[in-house]
Amino acid sequence: MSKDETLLSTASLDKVDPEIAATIENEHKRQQENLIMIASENLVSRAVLEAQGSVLTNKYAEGYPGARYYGGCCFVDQAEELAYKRAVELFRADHVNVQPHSGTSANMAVYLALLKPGDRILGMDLSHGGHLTHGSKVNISGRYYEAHSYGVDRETNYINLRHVREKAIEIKPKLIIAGASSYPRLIDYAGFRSVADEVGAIFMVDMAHTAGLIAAGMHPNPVETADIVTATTHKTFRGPRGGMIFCKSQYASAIDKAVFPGLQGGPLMHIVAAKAVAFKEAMTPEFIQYQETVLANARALAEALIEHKFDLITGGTDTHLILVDLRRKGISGRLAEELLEGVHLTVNKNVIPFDPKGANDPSGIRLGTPTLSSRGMKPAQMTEIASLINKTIEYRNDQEKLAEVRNSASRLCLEFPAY
Ligand code: DSN
Repeated sequence: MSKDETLLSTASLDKVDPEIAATIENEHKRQQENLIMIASENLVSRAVLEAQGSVLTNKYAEGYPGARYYGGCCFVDQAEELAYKRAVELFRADHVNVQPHSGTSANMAVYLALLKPGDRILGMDLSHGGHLTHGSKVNISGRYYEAHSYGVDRETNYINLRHVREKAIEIKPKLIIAGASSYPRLIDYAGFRSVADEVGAIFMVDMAHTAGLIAAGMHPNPVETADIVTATTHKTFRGPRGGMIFCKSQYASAIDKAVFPGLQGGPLMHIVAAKAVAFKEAMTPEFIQYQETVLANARALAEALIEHKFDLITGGTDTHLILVDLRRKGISGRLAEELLEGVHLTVNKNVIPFDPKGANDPSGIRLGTPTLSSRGMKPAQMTEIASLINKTIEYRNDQEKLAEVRNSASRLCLEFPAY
């Protein structure tokens, strides 16, 4: 790829810091030349990139629109007000805070707003598909709070609401968290809500992975069901990297105070503006079509993998992601990730529920379709990619076969450019 084909001009960077310029260019090439199936990644639009790379990065704006601790905030106020208005409309929310720097910051702000150290929380077990910030012992959420977890059913690998209810009755948490990072099925938010009501807990949903599907109406909207909903803006939602928090009116003031001044200082106003752009993009018919494709592609990839005798956790997917149990294929998640990377197929190793192995070399891999769908790929390409994954794993010691896969992946990348 010639320098002219780079995404945004790096003329100044090339002069000032050629090493970083080269690093960015190499990463751009990597994104162009690999079929990326990391479920939590995506490709933002040029419009989002331009807002992110703008002079708004120069502005300090501690506080909120109309109540800042700095002069000169009139234009960044407009950016944040647009982001606020669009997010509230899109998700039919009472209130949103668009300043969290990430999904983790968003979750920490919720805990700071609602909990005292030592309070009990109940979230999904990380090893069953939950998230680090939902009470893992190695995370602040599991160190400052008394964290308990629910998992999936051993037989079905689905969340069993009866078990969640039993656990909630037993421990009486102050906060119940629904949401996951490697659970391929719909989550019954209404069911969780009734468990939370029964035990008098506040109900929080972390929709980081599925926010795009929810915005497009493909999945039920937890903002209508839960007290608080956190999300990232960069996964299926396809915006800049960052977080946001939706809540019912009664929590608005506590959430805003927890984000600033509780947890963060100045918001990243270039990112807030880029979030506003992503909210606008999410209101278009093209975005709905895109999310339909994300789901259709995930189903097609799942079906084709099953044809190739891969075991999928829960036997399929309702979402953008697939969790593959590789034990029947006699290969570990780590080796599969390495092998696939060598033929331009990017995935991540992942624990499966009740994994006999550890997180560094688990029994599974996680695949997602947001990035492939952003390149314009459709179910026909998913069928081909499943076959490439199968060939890589079946013929892992055959260099000729691996070269064939590499060529096919490169052809697909050229046919469906990332940008
Ligand atoms: N847990 C990460 C993921 O899903 O990839 C994001 O925090």
